[in-house]
Amino acid sequence: MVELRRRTVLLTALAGAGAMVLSACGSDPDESSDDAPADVSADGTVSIAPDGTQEVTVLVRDDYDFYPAAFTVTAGRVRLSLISEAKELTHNFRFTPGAGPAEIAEEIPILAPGMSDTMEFTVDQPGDYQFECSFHVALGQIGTMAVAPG
Ligand SMILES: [Cu+2]
Repeated sequence: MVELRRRTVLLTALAGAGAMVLSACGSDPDESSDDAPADVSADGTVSIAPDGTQEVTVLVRDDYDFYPAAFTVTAGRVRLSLISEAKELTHNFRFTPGAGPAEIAEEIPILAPGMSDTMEFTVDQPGDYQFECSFHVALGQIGTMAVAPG
C-alpha cells in the first residue's frame, strides 16, 4: 500500500514537471517572470479540484475589463484566482456590496501588475452576483458570476 502511494506521488510529480516544461516552451519570454502560466484559460471554464472545489480563473490587463466578464458556477465552494497580465494598472476583485442575492465578503483587496492571488468562498443562493474592481468600477470594470442551483 505504501509502495503504491509512493508510485502515485512520483507519477504526479513527473506529470507536473512535464506540464511545466510544456508551458515553458509555449510561453512568451516577456512573461517568464510571472508566477502565472502564460497559457492560462480566460474563457470562463470552471474545473473541479480533487477536493470538490470549483476553480475558475479571471484575468485583468491594462484595461478596465475582466476576462471573462461572466462565468457560471454551481452553488457550493469556489476557488477564484485573479491573475494580472497588466504592466501598469493595479486592480482588485470584490463582489459588489448589495448587488447579489447574498453577500460574499471575500475579496482580493489589491493586485499589483503581474501578480496573482486566490480567494475561496462558499455561495449557496443561486442567482447573478455582480463583481467589480472597486478602483475602476466607474470605468465599467464589472462582471457577473452566475450561480446555478447545486
Ligand atoms: Cu481595476
